[in-house]
Amino acid sequence: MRPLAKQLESIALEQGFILIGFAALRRLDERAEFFSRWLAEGRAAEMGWLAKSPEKRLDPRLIDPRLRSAIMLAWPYAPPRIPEIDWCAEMRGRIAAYALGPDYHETVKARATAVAKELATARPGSVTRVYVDTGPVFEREWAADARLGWFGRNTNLLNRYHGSYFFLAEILTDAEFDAPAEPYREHCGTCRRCLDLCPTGALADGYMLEPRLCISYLTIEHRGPIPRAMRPRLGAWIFGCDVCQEVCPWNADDAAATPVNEELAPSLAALLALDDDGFRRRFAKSAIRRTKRRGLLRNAAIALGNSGNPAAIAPLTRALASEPEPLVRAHAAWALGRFAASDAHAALERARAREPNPSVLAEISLALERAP
Ligand code: B12
Repeated sequence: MRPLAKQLESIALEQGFILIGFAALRRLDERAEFFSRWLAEGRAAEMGWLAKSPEKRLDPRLIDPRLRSAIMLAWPYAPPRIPEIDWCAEMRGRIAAYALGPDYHETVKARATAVAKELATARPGSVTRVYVDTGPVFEREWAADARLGWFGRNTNLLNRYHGSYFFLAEILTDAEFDAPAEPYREHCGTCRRCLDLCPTGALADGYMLEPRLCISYLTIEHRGPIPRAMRPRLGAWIFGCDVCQEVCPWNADDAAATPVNEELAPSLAALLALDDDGFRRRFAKSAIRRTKRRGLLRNAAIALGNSGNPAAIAPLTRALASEPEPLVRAHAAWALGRFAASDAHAALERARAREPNPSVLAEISLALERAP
């Protein structure tokens, strides 16, 4: 009989996972103080679920006292070679690589569940809980314990051969496995590219990411208006951000750039014109659903404002005049305020005369005051 770990490894590889490892569950004592300070400082922001059961997050055995181990799995998502275009000038929006293609929560969970079934067959009566992103679990911590890689300075889990473009999934179980012999060495060394090149300065020493500054948080998790000072820094990013991964030497790749296509580099004007049905149809199977239509259109309006291309004035004017969501109208007003052209100014003046929503009106007045 092959040992259980070997059996699970071959089924995981067959399923398409690139890494598997085993960690003995324990309380992450060494993170308790950091996490309670992190929460007290309000860094969870609108991600209230992170604050919900901090003790469970530190010790998954509180989810179910029978649990003993985490089987950690890594699923690759190949980042496309980014088209070599001037994203702003061409009025195209950037989407983080993880969100291209079908929503990983479902696809990866199905594969991890197949591995969990194998475990239950080999070891009848096994307790198994499968999570991909959604459980109260510090996934990168257990992946590091299971020697899938090291906790990078950009706060992603990094592997020498696979970089960081992979998702983590886990099976929490009552089965027990031998602890890995050697710790996975840290390989960031003195490199600080992610800290230095983050467009918003969201990363700091000490494995500290400030979500409220992170473009990924702002474009995906944050629901209301994006703080004005942050808007220009979003550049062309409209869903997530990969800068801290792109600049990481462990993700280096010199393959040729991919030609532009609508999935990878969607036209911002077309996004801003999507109605409810259009949004649902286009993103039905995509992780992009998470922002809802109004979040994505808010982001597209900002990117159009950042484009510097006067061709953005027409779609922004249409949105300011007829978009039903005040959040989107407000950001369209901000974006129009970035253009010196007289038609942008005229569109703002017209909207001021008939806008019913006070927060959009405030945004219009500010845009008119600040117009270049
Ligand atoms: C909330 C969340 C976010 C938030 C907050 C990010 C964050 N770093 O916490 C936002 C929306 C910003 C986000 C963005 C992204 N995310 Co995210 N996110 C999560 C989620 C759901 C929870 C993470 C969490 O617990 N945060 C809580 C805080 C406290 O974590 P933290 O600030 O990193 O703090 C840790 C470190 O500081 C560490 N620490 C403290 N002191 C010390 C000292 C030492 C020596 C060490 C080693 C560590 C250490 O302890 C803390 C706890 O681990 C996980 C899935 C999961 N359940 O784990 C995915 C997850 C981390 N995200 C993932 C991805 C892919 C991303 C993005 C790349 C998506 C994108 N392209 O836009 C970006 C990357 C941004 C970044 N640099 O982190 C993947 C990462 C895969 C990998 N290879 O690491 C995960 C694991 C999801 C998955 N199942 O694959 N994410």
